[in-house]
Amino acid sequence: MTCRDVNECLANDGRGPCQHICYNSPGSFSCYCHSGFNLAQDKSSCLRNQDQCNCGTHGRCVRNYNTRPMCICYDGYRRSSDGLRCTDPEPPCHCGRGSTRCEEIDGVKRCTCARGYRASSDGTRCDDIDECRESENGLADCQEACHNTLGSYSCDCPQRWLRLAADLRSCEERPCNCGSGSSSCSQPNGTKICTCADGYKLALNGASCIDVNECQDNLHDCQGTCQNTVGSYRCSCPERWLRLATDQRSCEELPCSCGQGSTACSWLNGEKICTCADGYEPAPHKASCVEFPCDCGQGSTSCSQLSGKKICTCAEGYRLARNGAVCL
Ligand SMILES: [Ca+2]
Ligand SMILES: [Ca+2]
Repeated sequence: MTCRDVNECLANDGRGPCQHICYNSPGSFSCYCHSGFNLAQDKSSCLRNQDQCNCGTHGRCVRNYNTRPMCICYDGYRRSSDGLRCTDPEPPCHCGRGSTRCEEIDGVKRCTCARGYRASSDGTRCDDIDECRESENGLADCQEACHNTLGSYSCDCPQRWLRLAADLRSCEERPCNCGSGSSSCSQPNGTKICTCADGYKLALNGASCIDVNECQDNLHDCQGTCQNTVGSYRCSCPERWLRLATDQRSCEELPCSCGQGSTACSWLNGEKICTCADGYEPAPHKASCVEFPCDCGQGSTSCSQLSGKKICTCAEGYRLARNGAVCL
């Protein structure tokens, strides 16, 4: 007995059970589709490729023989679950300011918030916590004043004599300072009280000390001239024969000295007056005494003076005069 092949393709105008093309083979047959079509899963019908792929401008359609068309999407675009379209990427999950994390679980956004923020009631953003307003006394842990900030809060000390302490929460007194010339500074109830040192007086604003001008205000006890200094004053004696006494206030005469041959020295209207011993006479400028020139006259051989007394030695033929001061 011989078996004869049945040509399944004969029917249906040569297409047999195939929608487009039928090839008979011994004991079997195969269906094929025209160009632009793919064989469907039933192995006989054909599907139009271009009707299946719809990648648009975001990708390209890849058709392989006997497989379903598929979009290859360009970077940044997603392939739809059926593989036939390219869609915009999902916007990245974003919770905005104050968030540390954004998640989408089953399409529901959930935000994790940073310290100082809490999630909004719908969980889709983070809201600043107003620490001041939410505290019982409106101050959070500030001592004097609380200011809300995004993600935190800050303290300050409105009174001008106070400042924020290092803990940034409490207030402390500003250092009390009345400046130079002060001897003490205190600020009870925030009002600065300065005490001034000798030679200083309180400035008009009461918050610092300024120099007293003792010369101008006639508060000095200088005998001579007064010169103001910061914190004090200085006396001086303008006349050249006077000098400042050790009390630094009064003036005294300079020590009077006429030198050798003088017996007295005094000042008269700033001029030195010398009294000279015997054998001496005041020098032309009167500030010292000079020896008289020793002269025993023409007939003398020598002249000397001892304790102001002239001693003459006379030449032959001359004799000493009765006053002993000349040879005759
Ligand atoms: Ca805040
Ligand atoms: Ca002064």
